[in-house]
Amino acid sequence: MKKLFNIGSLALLTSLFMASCGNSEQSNSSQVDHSAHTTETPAEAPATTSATTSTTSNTITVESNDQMQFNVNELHVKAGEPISLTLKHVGKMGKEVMGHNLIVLKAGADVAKFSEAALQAQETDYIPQSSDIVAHTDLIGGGEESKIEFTLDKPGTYDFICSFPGHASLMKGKIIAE
Ligand SMILES: [Cu+2]
Repeated sequence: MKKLFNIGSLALLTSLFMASCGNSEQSNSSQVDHSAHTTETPAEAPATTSATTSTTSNTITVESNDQMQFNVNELHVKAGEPISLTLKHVGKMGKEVMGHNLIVLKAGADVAKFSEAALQAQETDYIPQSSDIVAHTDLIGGGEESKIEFTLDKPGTYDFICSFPGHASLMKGKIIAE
């Protein structure tokens, strides 16, 4: 009994020793990982996933993110008065991979056709030569913003999109001018 116990504990000690030896570097780095993890904030806040409707205002801020989303999909403005719109990119990714812009199209514009044309306009940051454009921001990357001013003369519904390839299916909305 006693001998068995000794052998057992020796084996245990040996394996513990070997494990601690072999993993000494790993356990150090996992300690670092752990402390980093505790200070980490959740990657995806639920608030950013649901698009919201704004109240009527001609001073607008629209946020875009690394999840290919605008934070609003319906904007209400007053027709015939200057609109100041700021697009912010609250993500971290560069404009080459997760670039965003906001293009306001004329009422009744064919959004699908416009998006198609935008794909061919890489040299101009995916902003095609088109009479359907009312106004557009610059193409921006994480941490950047672009401000534009324009007026929607007539009451109506105006589509807006991000024309970066593949984004318009998710990044779209309507400006309702009253
Ligand atoms: Cu985009």
